[in-house]
Amino acid sequence: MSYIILKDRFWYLSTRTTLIGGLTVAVLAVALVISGFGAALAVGGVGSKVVSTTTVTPTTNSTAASPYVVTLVITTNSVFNSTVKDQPAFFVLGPNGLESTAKISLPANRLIKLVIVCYDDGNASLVLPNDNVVSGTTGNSIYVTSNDNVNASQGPSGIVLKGGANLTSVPLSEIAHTFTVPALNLNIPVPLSSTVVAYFKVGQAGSYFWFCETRCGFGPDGTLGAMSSSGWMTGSLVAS
Ligand SMILES: [Cu+2]
Repeated sequence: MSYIILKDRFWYLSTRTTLIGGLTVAVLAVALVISGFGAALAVGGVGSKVVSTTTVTPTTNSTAASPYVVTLVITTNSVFNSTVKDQPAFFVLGPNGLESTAKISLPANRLIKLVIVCYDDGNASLVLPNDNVVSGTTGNSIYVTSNDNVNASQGPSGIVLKGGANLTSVPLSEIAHTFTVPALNLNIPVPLSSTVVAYFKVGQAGSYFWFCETRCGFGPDGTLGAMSSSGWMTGSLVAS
């Protein structure tokens, strides 16, 4: 969930609170006229109760001390255009579904819990040789669970549950994509058909480029199409 969405939610909630507050005042005035002060007190009580229900915040982001959770989903069948056809893409999982990763917003100086759900079952080679090594996360490791495509029709190999493991690198033959932010020394190799959990912090507010560092795109070297298009396999990570 991006910060923008959270901000929108707070704006929505504060607007809603204001409206309800206004409504309470209106009801209060009517109650004073019709029923007298005793009834007004009762309405005031109901009003307070209603306002308290507007303090809904995502449980995962309820306090500054808890990690801020960002969930990304990697899909495979988005149509890029009529020539390139299907390409893989990263999405942000928002409150209403999948949203663009052209700009991923999150708070600076706060622990981030990044969850990446990868539905891509294909292996892709790396652009740089060491991009299978995890860096920039807590403990320079990631926690990986398999197999996200357990319900897909993939034959016996597609339904092997491998359980979870802490990894500091991923075998080349099992990498589908990476989530890489060079300026933050952040590199998260994402195994195929898996869910990755990683923790990291952005120490300084700013805008940073993120990339996938596998040749998962279009063209002879796999660096075109999704790989060179914002919101597909690259974009900006904005910490504020
Ligand atoms: Cu990729």
